[in-house]
Amino acid sequence: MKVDALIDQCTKGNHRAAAKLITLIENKEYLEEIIPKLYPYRKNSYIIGITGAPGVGKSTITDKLITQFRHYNATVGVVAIDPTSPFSGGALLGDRIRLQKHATDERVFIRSMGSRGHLGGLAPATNDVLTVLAALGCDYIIIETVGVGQSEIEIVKYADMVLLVLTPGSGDSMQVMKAGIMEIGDIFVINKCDRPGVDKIESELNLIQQINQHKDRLRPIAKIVAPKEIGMDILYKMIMELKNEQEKSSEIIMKHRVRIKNEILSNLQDSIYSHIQTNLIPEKKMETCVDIVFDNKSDPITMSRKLLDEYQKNLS
Ligand SMILES: Nc1nc2c(ncn2[C@@H]2O[C@H](COP(=O)(O)OP(=O)(O)O)[C@@H](O)[C@H]2O)c(=O)[nH]1
Ligand SMILES: [Mg+2]
Repeated sequence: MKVDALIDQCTKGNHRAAAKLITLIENKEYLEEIIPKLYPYRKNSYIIGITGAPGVGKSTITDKLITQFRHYNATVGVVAIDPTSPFSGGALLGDRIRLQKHATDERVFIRSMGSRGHLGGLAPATNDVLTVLAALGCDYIIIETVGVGQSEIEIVKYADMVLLVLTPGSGDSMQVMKAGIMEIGDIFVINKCDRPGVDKIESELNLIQQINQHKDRLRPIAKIVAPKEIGMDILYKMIMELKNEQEKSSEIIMKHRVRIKNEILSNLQDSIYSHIQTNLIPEKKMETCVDIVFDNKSDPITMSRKLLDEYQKNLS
């Protein structure tokens, strides 16, 4: 079987096989065959999420982080998710070009994915793509995602550590405070420190941390100019220190357990939802239900309750 050969090659580090498997997964083909077979081969990859508003420099930082990781001979997988191009289902060309210099490095695997209109800002197949990258043997996996409200929260489910990228003079710190996304970043990265307003955003971030009186730890703040690689070594050190801390405490295990729980729940949700769509409420029946509510003979809550009752009766 073709899938078996791909799985075999992927676990041996073959990028083309990994790319083909991801395409199959995105198209929901052979999913139930691929994941169970790949799962035992996963390396213990460390997953770093990078989030922040469009244009703050996430792709540039990703590019420079890859350089840092490669310097220490680690293998890296990158998933760049771009919800800003829902129509093409693809990612921005710019990201690909920016990351291209790593494209010939056989120890760096880069994949752009569209979020295909998925609400959380992450593509629906993210979990399964991470499984492929882990089976490919990546030491580090970087997920780059555009942060607009909800999606920052979503990324926490997948990542062991999240870098929240902000820029001076952007009002980003206000956004952090208002949106309550303080908790999301494990490290705050102030990028574009070649621009004015660095001290201001830094003191605002410190103030927000003071006000929030963090129960756990103070977030380190890295000030960088990514394209010039200024501060990248310090950021790298912060990442490693935090990672070591997580590994020493049971935090990393807890995160993995939460991730598994979310994976099971999200798979269940998917199958139950499609089961409902195909079996419980076929399109024709759905139209009848809509008619009834439309004619004010029922309401959406009562209608869904009734359908659920019917469903449970059928089960028993
Ligand atoms: N001046 C300046 N420009 C930067 C810096 N980092 C990134 N940029 C530029 O900002 C733009 C957006 O960067 P990109 O990495 O694509 O941002 P993303 O949308 O968050 O992935 C690009 O033109 C970068 O060259 C920086 O530290 N200083
Ligand atoms: Mg980008």
